[in-house]
Amino acid sequence: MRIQLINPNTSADMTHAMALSAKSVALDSTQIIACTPEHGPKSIECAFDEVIASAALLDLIEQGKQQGVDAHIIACFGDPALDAARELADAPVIGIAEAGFHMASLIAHRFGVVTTLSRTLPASEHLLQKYGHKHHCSGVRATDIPVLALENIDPAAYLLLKTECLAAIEQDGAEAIVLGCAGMSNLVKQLSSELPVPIIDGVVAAVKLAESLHQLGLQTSKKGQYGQRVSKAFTGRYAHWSL
Ligand code: 2AL
Repeated sequence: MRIQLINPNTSADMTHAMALSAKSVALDSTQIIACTPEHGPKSIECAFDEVIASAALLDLIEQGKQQGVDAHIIACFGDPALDAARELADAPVIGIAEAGFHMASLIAHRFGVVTTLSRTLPASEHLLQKYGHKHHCSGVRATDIPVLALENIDPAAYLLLKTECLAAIEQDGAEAIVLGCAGMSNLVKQLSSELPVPIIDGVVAAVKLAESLHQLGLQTSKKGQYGQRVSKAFTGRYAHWSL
């Protein structure tokens, strides 16, 4: 099986780190094809970043489709352009927030989410509502650690992250924690060993969900919402999308 792991921001170091996480859980027979867009924001931390990143992300989905990959993963916690990617792809497309929420809801009555900047809290809350997981969530907490500061996290920032996880457990009643950024993927082992509840990284959750769907022969439904996009001309820099 071939999984296209897309980091929608342009930080190649972050792509490398998440690819290592993905490979650490993937079956021997699964190939992880990690990719980084050429154009776009270095990190995705607000609605503007998401919209700009989405165009290059969709180009990568199309590239993966042409290569015949068996699944696509959108490895950014806002799950940017997830519905659009499903319109484009035949193979399953999995967002890491969605994957994390689903996995957490299977092993805990209530899970907490610990993410990066406070300004992303409403975005996470909207996703929980959209995916129908709001009633499984004990609360979303921010650390105010910028995404790129996670790459080589300093001890003070790590302590902040761990403190918010503990507050989610002790004050909010979280019985599991979903990490709210792909850049936290390389911290899951240490956090798991230091905290008393399961810690879920959406990147590895998405890899295992993609493998399951593939093994079951399940693809994106092409009837209804995720059917082929409406055919029309596109102009200018988007002319290649004409259908
Ligand atoms: C993210 C993420 O996973 N990648 C990125 O650039 N921004 N998430 C976040 N909560 O800030």
